[in-house]
Amino acid sequence: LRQKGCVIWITGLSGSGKSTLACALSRVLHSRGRLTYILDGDNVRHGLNKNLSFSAEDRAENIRRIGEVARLFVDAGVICITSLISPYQRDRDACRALLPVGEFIEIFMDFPLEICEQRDAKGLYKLARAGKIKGFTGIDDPYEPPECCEIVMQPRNGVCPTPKEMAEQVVSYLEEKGLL
Ligand code: GGZ
Repeated sequence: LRQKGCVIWITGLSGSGKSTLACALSRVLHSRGRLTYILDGDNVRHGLNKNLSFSAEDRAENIRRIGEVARLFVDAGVICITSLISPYQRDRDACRALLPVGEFIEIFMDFPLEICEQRDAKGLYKLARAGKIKGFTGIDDPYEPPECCEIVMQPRNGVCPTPKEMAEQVVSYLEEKGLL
């Protein structure tokens, strides 16, 4: 029995919880017997994409390569979860276009910059504010929110959903669409 793979493309600012959701989701899917693989921008940039900077051209190439790799995983029946800022609509659309309709599920981590900046786990926002990192997304580099995507994660009454709640929301979506 061949299970159908898909790409779950998580986009949003640094500190918006992309990697955390990717891990939580991966765990839930494993518990349901599915194979998953996480392609995380920060990790892939240490290997496959270590020659790429954060210029618009290099971000586009980073995203293009990860989109192509994700497609290979889908061919193998794996649920491939990507965790990249992927700030440009055009680059995300190009990755979507690599897959049959319905097999690219885009999730927008729609949390305000203030929340992401408060978290600042690696202190990168602080460096960006101080001008020590140039071209940091959300500070002095653009982020284009998705015009249209499958799932949006947002605060409710000012409270952010937990990773577990977000993972459950994605699982419900996948069930609804017959992908699980
Ligand atoms: C944005 C940067 C930058 C700049 C370093 N802009 O939160 P993090 O730290 O761990 O993850 C971010 C990661 C972004 O890489 P992506 O491959 O996801 O970006 S893109 O999709 O735009 O290609 C952040 C860190 O790298 N980082 N410099 N200038 N994020």
